[in-house]
Amino acid sequence: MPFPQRKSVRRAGIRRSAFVLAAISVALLSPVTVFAKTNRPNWNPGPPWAPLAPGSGEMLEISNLFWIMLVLSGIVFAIVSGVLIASAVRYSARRGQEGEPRQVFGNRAVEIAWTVVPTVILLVAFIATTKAIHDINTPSGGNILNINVIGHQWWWEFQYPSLNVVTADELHLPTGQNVHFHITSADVIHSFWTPQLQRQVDANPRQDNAVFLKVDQPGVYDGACYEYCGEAHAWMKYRVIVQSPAAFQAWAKHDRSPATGTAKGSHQSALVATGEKVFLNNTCVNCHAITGTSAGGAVGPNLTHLGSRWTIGAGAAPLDQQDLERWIADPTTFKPGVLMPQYPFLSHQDLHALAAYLLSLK
Ligand code: HEC
Ligand SMILES: [Cu+2]
Repeated sequence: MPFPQRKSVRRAGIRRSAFVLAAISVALLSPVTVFAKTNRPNWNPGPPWAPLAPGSGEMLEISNLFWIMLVLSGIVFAIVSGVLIASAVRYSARRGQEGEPRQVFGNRAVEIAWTVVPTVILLVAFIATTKAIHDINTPSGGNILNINVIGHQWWWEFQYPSLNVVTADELHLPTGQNVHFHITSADVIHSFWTPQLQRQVDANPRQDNAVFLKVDQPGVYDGACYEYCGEAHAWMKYRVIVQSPAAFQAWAKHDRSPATGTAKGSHQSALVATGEKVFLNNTCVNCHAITGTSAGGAVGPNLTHLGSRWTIGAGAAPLDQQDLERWIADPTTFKPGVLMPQYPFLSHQDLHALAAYLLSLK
């Protein structure tokens, strides 16, 4: 009786492949579960998908181009695969049919059609693309807000020269304002990309790359570095906050004045005062600037208003007391490769005060 035997062999085979499949899924999922365990700030570069949710006029243009290309290639795909399948069905050899099929040589009408139609399609795509490239790269006249975007290993510096504001990893924009980004790098090649707002632009040292932009609706947009730039490349995120012109002006005014936590600000608790002393007595001041204090370093992010930003370390860690203490003691726990030294010698009290001080810098 060979038949039942074969059946059980087949069942064992199915069981084995199910086991292999399960093992592969577990292996693939384990890095995901490892990441899920670390407490990371939320970050979403464009729900559900940037071309479906353009946030600026420039992105709308790119999105339109995407739809034009998708529809054109969709039509070509449908025609080509339709004709292919129809021919396969219609002209396959039938049972009992023998010998060579009828040979066809040339057909002028068809040949003209398959030369002219693709030419027209490519011409449409070419004109639409050239128009989009031209529009996106043409600065609109009138009042322009210039912003310097500087990529650093591994964080973003944003300078507003006309407003005397310098900040990091959090970009504020007013609605309805024409913006000209000047994109450069302080070290290696980075790439600046806010998927819902603009195209990718390389950040090269000593080269001023331009992006022009206008956003009409207030909102929050996430972006990141999109050019591999070293060990912590994956933690080089930023957030764009688009607000009404009045709210933006209030933010800029606040951002260029000393934070409330500093001695020059309005109030300071004993803990915060201790933290400020720890900060100023350590090497922090060589790399970080805090307006209103003697700290004027320009190697790392400006910390003047750290307490009001969204994360620590360009999206690597949440901004709270405990994570700030851990960051200062050893920033590599969140960001391997980070170019900030560890401070294992700071006492727990000092770390506590230091973090409280930095958080008070609103
Ligand atoms: C050798 C230069 C250097 C020194 C010294 C240094 N830092 Fe940093 N720090 C950096 C750099 C670079 C970054 C950016 C790290 C990144 O995001 O990749 C940074 C980031 C930070 C951040 C996060 C800022 C942000 O915008 O997310 C904090 C907070 C911070 N440093 C605090 C300190 C404190 C407190 C000290 C002294 C105890 C200190 N740093 C000493 C270079 C330095
Ligand atoms: Cu980068």
